[in-house]
Amino acid sequence: MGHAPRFSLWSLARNALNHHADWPQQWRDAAPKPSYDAVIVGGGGHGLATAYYLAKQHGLGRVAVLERGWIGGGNTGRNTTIVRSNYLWDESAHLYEHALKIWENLSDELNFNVMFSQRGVMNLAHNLHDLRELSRRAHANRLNGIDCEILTREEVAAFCPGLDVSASRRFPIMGATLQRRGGTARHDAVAWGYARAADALGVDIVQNCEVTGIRRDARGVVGLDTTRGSIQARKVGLVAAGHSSVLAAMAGFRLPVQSHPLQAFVSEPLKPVVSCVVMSNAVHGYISQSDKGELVIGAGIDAFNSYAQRGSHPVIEDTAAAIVELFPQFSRVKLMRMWGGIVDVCPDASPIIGKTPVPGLFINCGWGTGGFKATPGSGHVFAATIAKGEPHPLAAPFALDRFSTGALIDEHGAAAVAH
Ligand code: FAD
Ligand code: PYC
Repeated sequence: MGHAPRFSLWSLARNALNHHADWPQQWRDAAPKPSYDAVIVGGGGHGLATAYYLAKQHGLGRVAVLERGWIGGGNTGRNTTIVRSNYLWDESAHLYEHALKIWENLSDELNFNVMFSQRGVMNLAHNLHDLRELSRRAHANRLNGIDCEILTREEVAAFCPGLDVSASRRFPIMGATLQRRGGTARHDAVAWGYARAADALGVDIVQNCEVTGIRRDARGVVGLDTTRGSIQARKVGLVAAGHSSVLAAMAGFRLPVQSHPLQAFVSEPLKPVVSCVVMSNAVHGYISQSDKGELVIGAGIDAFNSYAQRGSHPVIEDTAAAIVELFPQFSRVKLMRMWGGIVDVCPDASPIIGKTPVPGLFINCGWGTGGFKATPGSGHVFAATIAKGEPHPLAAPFALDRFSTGALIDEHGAAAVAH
């Protein structure tokens, strides 16, 4: 990870046998201090990125990230790594495009290869409604300066040769949109890269440290109770994805989010066969191929609420059927592993970023099934929000109070495969 590689077979064998004992640690195993300027709860990509930008761009010297398990062990290390910015409404388009621009330079910024691969994200249309919805979104994207092409069926076939575009399919492909700058990235490298860079700036990354209580006085938040003792802080950022409402309850307020399992699975490794990301709302599935050759497959949430990181078999069955509809030749491919994460879904399929009813306590959550793509941008705008005590302009429309003002940002169409 990150250090100058030594490529001989001998060093490979030695490292395998001695369990990497002489590999340098990439971040300190920090113990919690009694107080900090700012504490981030949740060591996923969003929390780690927030801490990095707090230290790097806002000069906060005493920052900690508290993670109840290991960093990246939540949704960050469980997602299917699709990155794109083709959202409908201006507010979302600006936010996700801000993130995409950071992705384009992230490996350099962190000096860590996050394997960002702009292989193109294609959203398929199978009926007239799809065509209209996708072309509306494509035009909206272009008005916001976001690359988005509308492809004919023949262009779809040329861009992704394995897809069955024949008119005889039950859900024939009528066209697609293509965001060429979209693609995939290595999910856990994003957590490791931000952790290493944040640690180098003095951020304490504290693993195996669960927040169990949020303390407040008449002026606002004063600190946290954790499984490793109490910690004082006048600024706290909650970035706990599937457990956001649990943490909000500790601070005495409710969130309009529902926690659901979201599953994904991978096949046995194959030679390169799917060169881009393919998503279909109508057949309800998506697929890409990892650098190891595995087909990475997923679809929607399990309908029930749960905090268990696993879902039900019917969703796997439906998803497999959807993929075979698109790529009949995969019907004999073996599935190797499946897993689940817990996603926090808002009623308008958009995130919540900003202040809470408790002064000094900020929240970043509700990314649902689609927050990986936003990781760098989310961390960037949330750090500014925490540091200044006022929402970053890109975050302002995503404030919690939109659920009382009614200014919702309905992105169900853009999020739909997974939601
Ligand atoms: P997480 O990585 O979940 O981090 C939150 C952390 O908070 C966790 O590590 C957790 O342990 C910790 N925590 C919780 N409670 C406490 C506590 N009390 N004290 C301390 N720590 C606590 N998005 C995309 O953009 N593209 C995709 O292709 C995509 N695919 C997905 C596929 C699956 C199967 C899943 C599950 C999600 C997918 N997502 C995708 C969504 C994406 O993974 C999430 O939106 C994103 O990773 C959220 O990041 P995070 O850092 O906020 O959350
Ligand atoms: O948001 O692009 C996305 C996505 C794909 C799969 C899960 N989420």
